[in-house]
Amino acid sequence: MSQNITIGRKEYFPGIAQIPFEGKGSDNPLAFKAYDATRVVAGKTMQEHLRFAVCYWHTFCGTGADPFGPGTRIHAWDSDSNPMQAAKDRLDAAFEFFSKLTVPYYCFHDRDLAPEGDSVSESEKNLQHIVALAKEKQKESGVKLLWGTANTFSHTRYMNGAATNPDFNVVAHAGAQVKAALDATVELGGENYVFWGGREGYACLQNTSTKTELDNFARFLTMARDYGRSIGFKGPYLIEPKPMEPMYHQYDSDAQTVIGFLRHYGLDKDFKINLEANHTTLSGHDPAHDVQMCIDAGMLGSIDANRGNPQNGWDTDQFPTNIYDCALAMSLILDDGGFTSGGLNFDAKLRRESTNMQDFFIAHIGGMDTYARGLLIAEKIVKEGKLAMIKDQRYRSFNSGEGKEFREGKLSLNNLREHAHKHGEPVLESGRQEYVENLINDYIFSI
Ligand code: XUL
Ligand code: CO
Repeated sequence: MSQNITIGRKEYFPGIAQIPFEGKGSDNPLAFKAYDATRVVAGKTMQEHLRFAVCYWHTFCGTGADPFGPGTRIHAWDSDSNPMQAAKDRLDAAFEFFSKLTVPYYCFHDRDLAPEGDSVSESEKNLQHIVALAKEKQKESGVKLLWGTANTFSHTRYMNGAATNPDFNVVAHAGAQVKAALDATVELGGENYVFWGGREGYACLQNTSTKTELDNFARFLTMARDYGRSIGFKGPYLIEPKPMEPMYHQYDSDAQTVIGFLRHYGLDKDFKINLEANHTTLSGHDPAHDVQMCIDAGMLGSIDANRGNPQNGWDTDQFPTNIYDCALAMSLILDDGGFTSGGLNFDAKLRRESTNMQDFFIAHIGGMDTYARGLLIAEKIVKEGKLAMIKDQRYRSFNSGEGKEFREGKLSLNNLREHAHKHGEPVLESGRQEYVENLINDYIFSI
């Protein structure tokens, strides 16, 4: 795919041209080996299937700082001492990067785009100013907004949560911020709006009324939904589950918890889920587990594509490189008909030790190639239908006779007793787990 490269008043990634597709044999680290945007796979182009997005926060705001030391990447776009000028420079750098990478989407928090002001109205003005410039950049480059969100977790006022804060004055501030972020998302044609809980959780049950906080959370989300609809937002609202970090207990701990919460409060028609692979693994599940739970509930919205480190169990937000996990997830997504409004957002950050300008590109290229390979493998898995057949076969006892009647809700517990009594001990049947696990590897090696 070729996009217009947009360079602002200064080129921030000099010497790097638009990233080409060079294919399998290439050893150029600044070229795609598998992601060929216009290649048609299962009826759509790779670009249409994968809907890649770059996140603004890690890529343009993260410096590699950790609790033990400062950032190792001093960004040229951060050098102006005037925070609004720095925000404009960051915007230039971001759109130069998106268009050189040929990524079709980006995502932001309000505070990534524009700095917080001294008052609610100054913060709103700052954001509106940068949003107007971003709108021009989107037009010039063809890059679109996958989703917007509000950062209601960094400011000290949110130390006890935002929508779930015990103090109404803080809840009101969160409301002001979400209103402005929704305005910005609609103005920029965002296709989804995300709520990541941030500090929506608690650390100590002895000082927390979880019922009050959860009721308030649902009330807040309902107000945000209604406001968004009133200004013309038609896309889905997405909740991003995460079990811990920064809070000890987060209310949105995993996909099933969020699905239950949304249904309980009658929000399931407007809200879906934005899964993040590393959040799913933190909650003790394989990434594909939460994908399947969302698909079963009809609530798969979008994915923050990254991975954790299985050895330490932190939210390390590494770029995805695991073909097995990505192929499995893509096979579920493809089988479900693919993304509609959502996509694959690289909520991933460079390691603190990765300090070259090329590293920004190489990290994203690797993630895009991994998912592109995942898509090619998924196409084979879905087309050949071996796994689907194995599942059908495994549940065949529900297709006829009393098994079918059970599925249709026509049997009682007494009927089950009679069936068991009449048919005696069931024959053990293998789940064939090793076989199906090996099958994925066979598909991986076949592309
Ligand atoms: C934090 C995280 C966030 C959300 C957006 O772990 O994933 O960046 O994606 O607020
Ligand atoms: Co995320």
